[in-house]
Amino acid sequence: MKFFLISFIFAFLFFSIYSQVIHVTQTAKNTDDRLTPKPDIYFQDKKINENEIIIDQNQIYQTIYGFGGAFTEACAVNWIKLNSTLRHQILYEYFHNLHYRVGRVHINSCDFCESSYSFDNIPNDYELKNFSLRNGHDLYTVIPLIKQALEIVDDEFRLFGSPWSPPFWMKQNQNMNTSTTPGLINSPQIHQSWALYFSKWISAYEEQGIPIWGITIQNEPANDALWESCCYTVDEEADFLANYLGPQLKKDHPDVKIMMYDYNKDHVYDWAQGILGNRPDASKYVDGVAFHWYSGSEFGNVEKIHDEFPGYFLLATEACVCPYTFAYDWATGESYAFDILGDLNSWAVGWVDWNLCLDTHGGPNHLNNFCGSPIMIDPDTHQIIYQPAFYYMGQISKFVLPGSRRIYSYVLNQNIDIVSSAFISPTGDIVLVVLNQSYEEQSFDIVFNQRYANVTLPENSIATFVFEN
Ligand SMILES: *[C@@H]1O[C@H](CO)[C@@H](O)[C@H](O)[C@H]1NC(C)=O
Ligand SMILES: *[C@@H]1O[C@H](CO)[C@@H](O)[C@H](O)[C@H]1NC(C)=O
Ligand SMILES: *[C@@H]1O[C@H](CO)[C@@H](O)[C@H](O)[C@H]1NC(C)=O
Ligand SMILES: *[C@@H]1O[C@H](CO)[C@@H](O)[C@H](O)[C@H]1NC(C)=O
Ligand SMILES: CC(=O)N[C@H]1CO[C@H](CO)[C@@H](O)[C@@H]1O
Repeated sequence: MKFFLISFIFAFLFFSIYSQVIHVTQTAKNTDDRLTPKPDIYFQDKKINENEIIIDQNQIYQTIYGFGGAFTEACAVNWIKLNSTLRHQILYEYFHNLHYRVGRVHINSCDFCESSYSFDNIPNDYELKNFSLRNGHDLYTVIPLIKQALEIVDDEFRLFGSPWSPPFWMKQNQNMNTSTTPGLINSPQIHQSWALYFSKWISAYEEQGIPIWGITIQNEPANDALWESCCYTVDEEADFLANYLGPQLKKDHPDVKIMMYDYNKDHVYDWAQGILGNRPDASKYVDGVAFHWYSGSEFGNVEKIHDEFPGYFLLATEACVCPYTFAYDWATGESYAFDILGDLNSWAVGWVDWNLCLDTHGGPNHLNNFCGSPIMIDPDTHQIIYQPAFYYMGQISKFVLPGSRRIYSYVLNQNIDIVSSAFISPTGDIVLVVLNQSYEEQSFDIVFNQRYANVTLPENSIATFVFEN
């Protein structure tokens, strides 16, 4: 009896002390902090600062799928030139340390390729008899890159494909570059053939040992770009999905998720309304809505989709800064975190960056559309440069693991305008991410179960706090 009482008291003391600990990881501009563990801080019973971030773990929102980037040919050709140590280092950083668990790959070429290609270049081969990965580049570029990345991942990985353009012979302009409206030749045979192409592409990747989790119907369907593109109106995308792509994938690959739209947030709600609200024949095939960041943050448009159509997941599928001009660009890192936290607070389930790596010119890109990426590689010296965006991604992706659920967090005060988002991890820990882009340090209390932790964030910093529930 005595023994039980003593161990009970010890357990209680241990628990109450241990439960006060908050582990802190920080990245801050004018310091050496780059995903750096900082001294633990503690909850106490008395309020310290006027400003507060209030957390309520009993108000639970969406489940997180994860974070990641795109396996582009541009990344692959830079990566393949490195020696095996450096090749492993890049993938280990992303897929082990940063815990990337979502990836994107282009179906056929995109602008971040050395040249244009498709897997069936034979005009009017409607049954795709000549479809083969051997007709494109992937076997020598993105496929080895993806395979080696997947060797590091020991749990679920969500890889999705997005076409920029069908083969030239399916398009009105007979060219993968640029697009008329509509981009596809307006014939049932062509639409059927393009739907079959998705199915064959998924099968071909799976034969390579690369499972495909999802697809988007078309990258940037309203962007008549100089490079590979193919325009659709909302109803054209709905028609293609309802009559061709949806039935084809339901038959051949029923588990592959279908995401609509895949373009900027300025019109994401209009498209969601147009298909999920107006086209039941198409919406029955939709699993999620994909969107890009280039038109601005526009978080309200994302949240409105959740409010009206809560049955569909919301996924941020592309972001980067172009043209690439800055050698070491802190502001891009801050923009990444601002957009990620805003999207997550608006019900997104994840956030996927564009190129995982590029050379220090921001390429290669066959139309000289050079952009930045979190890892850049000097083609001459093979030096690997980690941009601030790498650390800002990590402050979120390393801690907000797949299966985490967002919980209530609220910044209470008029004086500061920090951005935060909170989660409960699959192991039950609370994870709080706080971003401040200001040039002055910011102080606040983290408030949890009526207890308070005193925090001061340096200027231009992001911090992640982890503590037991
Ligand atoms: C790989 O390349 C880097 C940079 O050129 C070099 O420092 C390193 O020694 C090389 N490692 C091996 C095992 O060759
Ligand atoms: C058809 O595909 C095969 C296998 O990839 C390829 O060798 C051949 O060149 C293709 N035929 C044409 C006319 O492109
Ligand atoms: C697309 O445009 C680029 C740049 O003008 C050119 O190099 C490429 O061959 C074009 N692709 C096709 C399929 O015409
Ligand atoms: C709160 O944190 C700041 C900065 O670390 C420190 O200067 C201050 O003494 C702390 N206040 C209390 C009451 O712990
Ligand atoms: C006081 C201040 O400048 N706060 C900034 C902190 O960072 C957020 C975004 O991370 C900005 O919106 C605030 O203006």
